[in-house]
Amino acid sequence: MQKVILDCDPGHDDAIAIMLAAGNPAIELLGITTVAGNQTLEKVTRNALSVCAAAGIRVPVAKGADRPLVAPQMVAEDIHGDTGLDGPVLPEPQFALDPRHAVDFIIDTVMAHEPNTVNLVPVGPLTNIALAMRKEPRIVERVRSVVLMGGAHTRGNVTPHAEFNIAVDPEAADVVFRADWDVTMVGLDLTHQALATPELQDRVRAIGGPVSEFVLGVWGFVGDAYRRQYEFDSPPVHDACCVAALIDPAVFTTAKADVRVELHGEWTKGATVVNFQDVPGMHHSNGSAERQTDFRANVALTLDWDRFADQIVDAVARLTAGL
Ligand code: PIR
Ligand code: CA
Repeated sequence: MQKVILDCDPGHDDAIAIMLAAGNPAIELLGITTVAGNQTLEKVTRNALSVCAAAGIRVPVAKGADRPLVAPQMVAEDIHGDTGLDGPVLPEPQFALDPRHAVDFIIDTVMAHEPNTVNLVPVGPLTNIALAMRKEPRIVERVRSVVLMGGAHTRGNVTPHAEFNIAVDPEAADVVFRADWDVTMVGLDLTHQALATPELQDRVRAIGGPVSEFVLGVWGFVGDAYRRQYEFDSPPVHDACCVAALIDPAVFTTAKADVRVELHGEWTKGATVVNFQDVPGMHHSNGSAERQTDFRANVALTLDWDRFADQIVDAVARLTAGL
């Protein structure tokens, strides 16, 4: 059983990540924290509570940072709509927020559990995680792993090189990637393989009931948006990939890399610069005076789509049975 704090900005794929984390018996979901990203903090926080209501999930939900550390705020209305989760009927929240700020929730939870047991799963901008690290630096050695959705090594989705979660708060991402902890970068190169294909949608439809209907509403809206904006046939379920890997590490392959966040590039701000360990001749490169090349990050490469799809279907079925 893996203990997870899911830090998110729901968000269509965030909603599926919440359901997978709550619906799989290998995950103990300790709480959900929210951060401004796909939409404003107020909207994504309400959406987190609505997802819980739709799927019968009851875990602490704590509201976090309402803007990036340094960068001006940016939302993804073109993909996620005015509410941040347009498409499905969004039910009224069934319980109140945790009274703590997300940063305090993260710190309290990590410090209250045994060392090396709590996994952080940030699937939005990394603002809350960076703030938590600064407020309580001991979380860095105490967490088991950080499995984050963000970055890319071939192509971005907001600029040619930058992925949204990193581009929204590059300074926070820089703090997270520099820290000495076990980080897995689940970037676009991986998540663009995690498509909610017609086959997957049919399997979810076959389950029937309100959770299935909610998930199909999510994929219907974001599927149209992805067809329009990116000419994809099916929408990627980005954020759920991070949860999937904690359920079953065999769901994707990884390679060791030195990951840096571009903070100053005129055309590349918010890009992840990924130096793979197995690139010949690059091992001893050291362009930076601040740090030796350090292949501390795991970068996700190839998805086992069948395993991933099975996990999604299984979680929807379990949540449906639990209602
Ligand atoms: C997806 C996202 C933001 C913008 C676009 N165009 C697409 C969100 C997803 O929730 C995911 O976490 C990440 N950011 C993918 O870039
Ligand atoms: Ca997200």
